[in-house]
Amino acid sequence: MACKRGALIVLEGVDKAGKTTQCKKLVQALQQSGRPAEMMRFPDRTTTIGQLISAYLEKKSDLEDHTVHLLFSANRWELVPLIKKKLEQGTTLVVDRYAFSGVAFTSAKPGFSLDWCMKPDVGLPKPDLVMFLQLSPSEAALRGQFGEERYETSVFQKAVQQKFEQLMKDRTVNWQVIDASQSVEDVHENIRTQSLNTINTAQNQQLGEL
Ligand code: DGP
Repeated sequence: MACKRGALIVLEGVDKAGKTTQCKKLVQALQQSGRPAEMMRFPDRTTTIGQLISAYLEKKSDLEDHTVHLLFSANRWELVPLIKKKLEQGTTLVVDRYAFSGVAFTSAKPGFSLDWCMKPDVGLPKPDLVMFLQLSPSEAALRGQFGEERYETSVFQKAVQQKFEQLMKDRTVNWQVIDASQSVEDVHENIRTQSLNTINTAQNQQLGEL
């Protein structure tokens, strides 16, 4: 009998919402309960394309806005064979940011429509669950200063948050909003419960496409 596929689970949210912490805790909890799970993150800065993106984010290089948008998308596409292989092998993937960050961050720049921004990611594996870690800008500010990278300003993050809100209206995507203002443990419990439900249902469903 073929093995049951893993689930593709994505965490999205504005900076400081706790995505990376929660991805790590979820992978650990799944593994401890005997479910194969691994973490991935986008951008994946380890590839050749990822290094171009990393230099751009660190402001060591400037790239034209459409070009960098396509590089972020290409960075997701280059990992698709690996994503599919892992899922087929029964490993659940917990992904820190995905195409939704891609659309939200570029469309927050002047002159970019949501529609144009979504096009390069059409056909990517569709997540079985996208959890949006919701945190108000004032609560995010209480968690400390933004870093030095590109995009790390409160004005830009507010624009990104608005774009995410528009994206969450798409009912063809399984969005779940998580209140990220709770304690790390409470947020984790919420995320773990949602993920276990998804892992059980994804087993019997085909992987979709964005
Ligand atoms: P992180 O490594 O999670 O801190 O993400 C790096 C930064 O890049 C963060 O500010 C969000 C932004 N970002 C992530 N994915 C994309 C994307 O696909 N397109 C654009 N323009 N920005 C992205």
